[in-house]
Amino acid sequence: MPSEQQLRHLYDVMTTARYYEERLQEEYKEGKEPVWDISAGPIPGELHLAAGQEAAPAGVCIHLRDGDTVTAPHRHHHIAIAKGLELRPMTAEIYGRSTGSGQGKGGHMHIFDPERNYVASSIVAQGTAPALGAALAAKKRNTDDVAVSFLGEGAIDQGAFLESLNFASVHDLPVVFVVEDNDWAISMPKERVTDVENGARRGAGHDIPGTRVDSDDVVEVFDAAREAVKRARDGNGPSIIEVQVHRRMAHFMGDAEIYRPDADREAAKMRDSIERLEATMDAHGIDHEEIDAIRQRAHEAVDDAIEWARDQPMPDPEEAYEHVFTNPPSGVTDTEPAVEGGAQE
Ligand SMILES: Cc1ncc(C[n+]2csc(CCOP(=O)(O)OP(=O)(O)O)c2C)c(N)n1
Ligand SMILES: [Mg+2]
Repeated sequence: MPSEQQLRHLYDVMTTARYYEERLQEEYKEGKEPVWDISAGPIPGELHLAAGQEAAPAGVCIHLRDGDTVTAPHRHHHIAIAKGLELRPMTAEIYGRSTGSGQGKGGHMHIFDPERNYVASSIVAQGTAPALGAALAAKKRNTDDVAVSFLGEGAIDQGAFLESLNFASVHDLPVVFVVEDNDWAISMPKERVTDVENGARRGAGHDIPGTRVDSDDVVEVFDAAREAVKRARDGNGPSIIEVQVHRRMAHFMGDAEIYRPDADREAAKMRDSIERLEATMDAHGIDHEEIDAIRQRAHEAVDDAIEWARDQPMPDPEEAYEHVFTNPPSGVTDTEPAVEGGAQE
């Protein structure tokens, strides 16, 4: 059970993440209608929002330190916030601005923060192997740092994940795999493509222990994650946690969700992990004024980051081929090749 101070921290993280997604949902629409043009408006490109999934990373990352590594999938703002990334550079990256954490070249799905050992990728299950690399490095350096790899339930049949389980087990690595089960992989319900109801059982064939948290109660996630992270830190090897979360928004902005029954969408909104946490805080004697003040401060921080990011400069097109693993197309002559021997005229 989290302490009162930890309950406050969890609430701060979860309300920051929820409001962040609600604000971005509105920001993203600007300029894109009436004809849906995803390159228009202040946030260009795709946007996958994670409202309803906050309990998973909040309950896990509270046990982590800056030196621990987190790898995350495409739907991950809530994870980045839980890992403690600064909101301003992260938001500028989502807006494609030059002061973003990746100088505006990564965008929302590729936020990277080397100081907090955080990286996200758009490729499903791609983060599992880099998490092994971080865990192996920690082990070889004799530190007690750990790595946590977040993935969706739609990723648990991916080869990268299945191979990662084997490698983690054989090398007894300090890694925790956290599966956020939001029932859907774009338009595909979990039961149509996956043979196990409980994704944490994917570890059974590798002797990796697994726990499923059936509700998105952050207190239950906290307890499960404390054990898994401790196990990794103490040198006792990998584990898996699956958390039932709820996708309150569409797969990505612009998805009309025509495949999704209304009842399912409504049910996702009925089970609110944030309201549940408020009730828990109340039961622990944290008064309403204090709860309101934490939420208010969280909203202010989000508003500040968004206002700041909107005002940031766009990247200079001349710098498009700097800091990327590709060479300029033929005809672009004034940039050093990114790869030795790469094409350049
Ligand atoms: C290797 C790979 N295959 C397919 C895709 C396209 N794709 C993007 S998101 C997604 C569904 C992922 O579902 P899940 O892992 O459950 O995450 P969620 O979107 O529900 O958060 C797919 C198939 C991709 N990005 N990478
Ligand atoms: Mg999913």
